[in-house]
Formats: sequence, C-alpha cells, structure tokens
Amino acid sequence: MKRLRLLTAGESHGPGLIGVLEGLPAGLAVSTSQVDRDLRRRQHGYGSGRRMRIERDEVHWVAGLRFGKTLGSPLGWLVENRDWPAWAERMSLESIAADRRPAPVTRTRPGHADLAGAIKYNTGDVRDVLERASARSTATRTVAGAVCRQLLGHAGVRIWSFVDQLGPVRAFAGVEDPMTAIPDDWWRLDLAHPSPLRCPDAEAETRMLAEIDKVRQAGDSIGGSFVVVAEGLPIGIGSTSEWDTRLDGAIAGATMAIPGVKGVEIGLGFGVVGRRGSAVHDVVDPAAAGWERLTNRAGGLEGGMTNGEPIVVRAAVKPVSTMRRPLPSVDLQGMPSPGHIERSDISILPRAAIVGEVMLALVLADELLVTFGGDVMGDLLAAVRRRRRRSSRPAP
Ligand code: EPS
Repeated sequence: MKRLRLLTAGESHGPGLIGVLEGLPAGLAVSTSQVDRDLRRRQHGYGSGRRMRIERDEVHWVAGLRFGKTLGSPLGWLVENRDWPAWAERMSLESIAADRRPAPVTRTRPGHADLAGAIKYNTGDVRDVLERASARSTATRTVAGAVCRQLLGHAGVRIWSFVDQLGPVRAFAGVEDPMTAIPDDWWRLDLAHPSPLRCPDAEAETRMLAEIDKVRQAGDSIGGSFVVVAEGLPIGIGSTSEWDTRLDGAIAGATMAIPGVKGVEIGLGFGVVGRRGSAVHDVVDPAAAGWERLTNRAGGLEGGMTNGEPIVVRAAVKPVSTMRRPLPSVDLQGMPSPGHIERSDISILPRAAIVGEVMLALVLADELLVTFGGDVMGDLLAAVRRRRRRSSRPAP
C-alpha cells in the first residue's frame, strides 16, 4: 500500500491480536458496531471447526479515535483470543521451566507452513511457526478492512462477496456472467441473514453442504472459490504509469496474500484464454446515460484503472491442510510420519470471502487516498465528487 500502512501482530493461541493502521484522514466517523459486524461475518459459515464456537471477536480501540472519529493519528486496536486461558502455559510469553513446557510439535503437514518455517526459523517445535501462519491473523486484518470499508462507504463504494464454488459444486453453472443471475439486493440479505455458505444459488448451496458432510466423514478437507465485488468506484482510480501503480496488480497481490489462496482472477480471468477479442472486450452501451458497458468481462479494470463498472475478483482457495486423516509426511528429523493433527476447519470458504472483502477494501481505500489525497475526510470526499462530475458523459 502507498498511503496507508498496516502492521498486525498476534499468535493464534496467544492472548490476542493487535493492529495499527496509519494514514487515514482525520474526521472519519468509525462505527464500532459495524467493525464488530464484519468480525462476526468472518466467523460465520458451515464447515468451521470448534474454535469458531469459542471465539466472539470484537474490537477494543486503543488509539487514533476521539468521540468516534479518526484524529489522523495511527489507529490502534486489540482483538482478544477467548481461547487464551486454555493455552496460557503452552503459549507462555515468559520463560517457564522446561518440565512445564509442552512436548514440541515435530510432525509437519503437507500444504502448511510447518516444514519451510521450521527450517527458516531453525526451530525444533513446529508450533513456533504454525501459530503465526494460522488464518487467525485475518481477524485483525478484518478490523483494518472494516474501517476502510466505512471510508469507502462515505465515497459511495460498496463491497460484498459470495461463495461461487465448493469442491466440484459450482454456483450458476453454465451462466456466462454469474453476476447477472444474482438478485440486486442479495448483498443486503447476506449482511442481515447470511446463509450457511453465503452462496446466492440456493440449489447449489444445498449440494455444497452435502459435500462438506461427505468430506467431514472422510476426515478430509475441501476448497473452492469466492468472488468479491466493489461497486460505485469513480472512473480512473489506479494508473497505467508504472507497473506498481496498476490497480489490478495491487488487488491481485492483496487477494493472493490471504492464507489458502492459490489463484486470483479479475473479470473473465483465465477465461480470456481461447476467446477472440470480440468475445472479451466490453462495448460502451450506446443507449446509456453514462459510460456503462454492455458487458463487464474486464471486471471493472482497464489499463490498470477503474472504468466505472463493478470490480469483480475471484479467488481460488485450497483445501485446509490440517486433516483428521493426515497425509503421509515427515517429522523434523526427516523420519516418515503422518502429518500433525490439530483441531481445524473442513472448509473456510464463506469466511475467506469476508477476508477477500477486507483486503479489497484496504487496497481501494489506499488507492482512493493516493488519487484524491485529503488530510480530512471532507477534502477527500470533495475531490471524489469533482471526479464524478468530470466523468459524466456529455449529452449527444
Ligand atoms: C487455523 C486453525 C483453527 C481455525 C483458525 C485457523 O484454529 P484452532 O487451531 O485454534 O482450532 O479456527 O482460525 C481462527 C482461529 C480464526 O479466527 O479464523 C489454522 O490452522 O490456520
């Protein structure tokens, strides 16, 4: 990110997670209940493990706010781990006697950070690595993204997401653009009453739920994909001027940095392979009052800039690498041994999609601030309004 800086810290089974977000303008009204709502949304979903029944994530502000508004100083917060008392000895931050320390985790899980991390940090206890590699860290990212979502909301931008595939089950199979099949107010429904997997195709969702049950019985795990959408951005956010000013690059990088994500598509993504140009590019609707397109295969981005259409990002999520029936593996001595078993999730799709929303919110808030600047919210919003006026289509 170029204007915002985010630092987070916290082990999965430590006392809590902290975060600092620097670079926000002053005067942004921050709704704590909306941040807590995003934290709750990140915890919702069928296929989660027992940990999600223990945690009730909520934000505790520490810095950067006065009377509910940002001061322009760094925003700081804490999210407590309710599970901490159960781990206080095993994860003691202070030195403790060797005979009170738990046996080290020495078996490594294929697909997890275990082996590479143990070699990198020269540790004989994989727990030293897996604690920070855990997707628990996304809880504190969610606070930062939830604040950025509120900033974007003031500028008329809405971000939402849905699960579009779980294992072999694809939502809206055979529909050229699934976005055309989703009811306009689905995002509102999802905010108020999310379905178990946050999939807008009810028939596909029923089959996805059955798939999770089958996978659970087999002691296995399952991946899939989610889609994140951002609507209402002014035209021309991002720029063609250099490789690192292109907005699609920043979005892909931030989405790829979500634990478990192995692929990112914008718009048609890999769907452009094998099509002719006439079946890829989006024609401006001659009958529209603005610059709207007849299709949105570019996913809202051309030349690394927003074109006024919704940004549509799809991410491929691998199956969780902790499995009740572990794969053959090795321990840190190199001896054959099944992978380590920890309490875990079977599918993280509906929750990963919320992390997709917050990562997109972070990148878009950053780009908005880079484009329009502003020490105070009023200046930022005035600049956004000016750009919107300049982007209206001249009458014929
Ligand atoms: C995770 C394993 C599980 C998940 C965790 C990520 O935790 P535990 O080991 O305590 O059962 O629940 O995710 C969260 C705690 C969270 O808040 O998302 C892992 O190994 O990555």
